[in-house]
Amino acid sequence: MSRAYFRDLDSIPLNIAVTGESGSGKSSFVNAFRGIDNRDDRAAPTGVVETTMKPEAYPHPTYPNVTVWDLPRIGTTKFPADQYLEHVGFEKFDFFIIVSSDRFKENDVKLAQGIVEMGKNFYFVRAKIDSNLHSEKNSQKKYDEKKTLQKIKENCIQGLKELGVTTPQVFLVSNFICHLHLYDFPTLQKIMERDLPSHKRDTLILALPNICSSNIEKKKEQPIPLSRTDDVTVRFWRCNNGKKVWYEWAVTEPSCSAIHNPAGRSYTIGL
Ligand SMILES: Nc1nc2c(ncn2[C@@H]2O[C@H](COP(=O)(O)OP(=O)(O)OP(=O)(O)O)[C@@H](O)[C@H]2O)c(=O)[nH]1
Ligand SMILES: [Mg+2]
Repeated sequence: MSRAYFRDLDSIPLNIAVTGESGSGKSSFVNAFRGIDNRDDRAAPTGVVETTMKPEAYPHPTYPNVTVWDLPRIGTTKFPADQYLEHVGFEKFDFFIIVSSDRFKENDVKLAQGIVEMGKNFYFVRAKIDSNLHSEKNSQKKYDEKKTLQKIKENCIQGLKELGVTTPQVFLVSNFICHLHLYDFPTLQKIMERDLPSHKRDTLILALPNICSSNIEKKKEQPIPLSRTDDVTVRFWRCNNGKKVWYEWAVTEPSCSAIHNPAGRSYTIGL
């Protein structure tokens, strides 16, 4: 890939909107996405009291054409979902992340439906997973991380189904930079990349936080328990670095497996 190509990538705008309920971890996700710690001077303010009251733009520290927008929670604006989207200027966003630290609420679902009606993509992110695991570890005699994650995900999916979302997909995340490689953030990255039009995809790939792939590989390849009625989704990604092409794949539903062949570790094809 030529230097001019990378220069061009610098001029392609990418606007990502992060929204959700108050205190759910939106601003922390904005920071994590930009590879910035909450304590950094450039960080979106975070805290235990309500902090985000209007849309704030946070440019990526290395790629200023990439902006992550910290949106106020829908409840603070007194607008129904469609008006909320108008209010925050939905046209400029390439996609939305809806963050919750619990089950998703009616407002989250209305927002998701509004986003789809406007022809955009959204992703449900369930944050603060580290904190749930910690509590479970301290309160259960037989602690099983995998089962706990599965339970949280099922609970979110069930909640979304009850609110009318037919095939919900939820990504479990801890917003601390040192935790990004754990849980579902790596798979979320892949799916966001795949969903973007190709001219924006490389811009996103450049801007995504650098998650140590050796850590991803450490994620144990354990069996995924299935019930009779579960749908299983396996996703494949065709990756290319200009010299080589390879495929990466992962099970993404009912829960996420490790990503196989990350960065073409085991097999690539020369171009
Ligand atoms: N343990 C843990 N704490 C988190 C996580 N994400 C956010 N927090 C904490 O939760 C609190 C709220 O986080 P914020 O990122 O400010 O949440 P917000 O949704 O932007 O909040 P408002 O702007 O007030 O609506 C802060 O104390 C964060 O440090 C996470 O993944 N794990
Ligand atoms: Mg905030």
